[in-house]
Amino acid sequence: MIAEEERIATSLHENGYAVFDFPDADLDARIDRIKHNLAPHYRIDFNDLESDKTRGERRIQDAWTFDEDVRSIAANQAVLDLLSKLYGRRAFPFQTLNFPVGTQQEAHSDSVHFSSLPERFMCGVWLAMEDIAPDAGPLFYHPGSHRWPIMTNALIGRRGYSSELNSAQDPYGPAWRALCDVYGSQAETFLARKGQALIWCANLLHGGSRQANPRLTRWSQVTHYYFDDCIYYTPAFSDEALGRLHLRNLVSVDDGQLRRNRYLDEEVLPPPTLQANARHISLWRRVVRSLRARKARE
Ligand SMILES: O=C(O)CCC(=O)C(=O)O
Ligand SMILES: [Fe+2]
Repeated sequence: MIAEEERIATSLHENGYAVFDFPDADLDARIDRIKHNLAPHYRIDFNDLESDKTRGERRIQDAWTFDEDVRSIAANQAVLDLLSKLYGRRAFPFQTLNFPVGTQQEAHSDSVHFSSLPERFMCGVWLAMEDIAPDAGPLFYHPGSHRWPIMTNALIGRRGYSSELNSAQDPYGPAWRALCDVYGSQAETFLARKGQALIWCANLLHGGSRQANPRLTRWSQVTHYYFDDCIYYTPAFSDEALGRLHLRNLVSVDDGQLRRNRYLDEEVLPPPTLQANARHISLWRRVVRSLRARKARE
């Protein structure tokens, strides 16, 4: 193992995150094109230095489906090879998020959104697309929190399957805050240079700090990765003990191919009634979300 890989592996193991320089010779040109192509989607006036940049759309999910540079960053071969070596299973990117400003999100673990069976075969890679100022709402994280208990519906006594939530993170906020208190954990912020990236482990608590200066931008891309031969599901909407899993039907960003849910070499399909229910619920959830977004815009 080369020294740089060893450094990253050790940092992930001990701290739950690792910082590295994004390995792409064309990165600056890609970043320029991404800002140019995505800007109109946010309804933010980027040209006016004085305008409040935090009032617009603030994120685009899965821009990889129409932007080749977003796709290219998500499917970067060196990053895929690195993650695959670190985890011992092939990594594949399944979701991109592009932010022009800080997310100002409370501390959370992505494990309630994206988990796997076996657990922890998920990670995020956060890329700074400009130098990030302290008052631009930098990413923060709690070092070592990847080793804390994974918050689940079972632990907080909540029924997940068929439930409705504004944000899948909401029910777990008090438990995460309590864990931070009990461990006496202080958040660290990542004042990234343009082109630096940070890998976070499945259960690392992280979020976006308050953006003290709303006139600034904080361009970044997050790519979420899973690994081959797992069950991929959303714990916030699952009751594992009852066998009710909100399974994900994933398409990999790198080859556009379906990644089936697999466990011990067997494909896992939800029982037909659950499958029909899940489709119904997921459609309904999308309708509600779209109505809310429309209302917020109006
Ligand atoms: O960029 C941030 O502030 C956090 C993003 C995040 O939590 C995520 O994409 O999972
Ligand atoms: Fe997150």
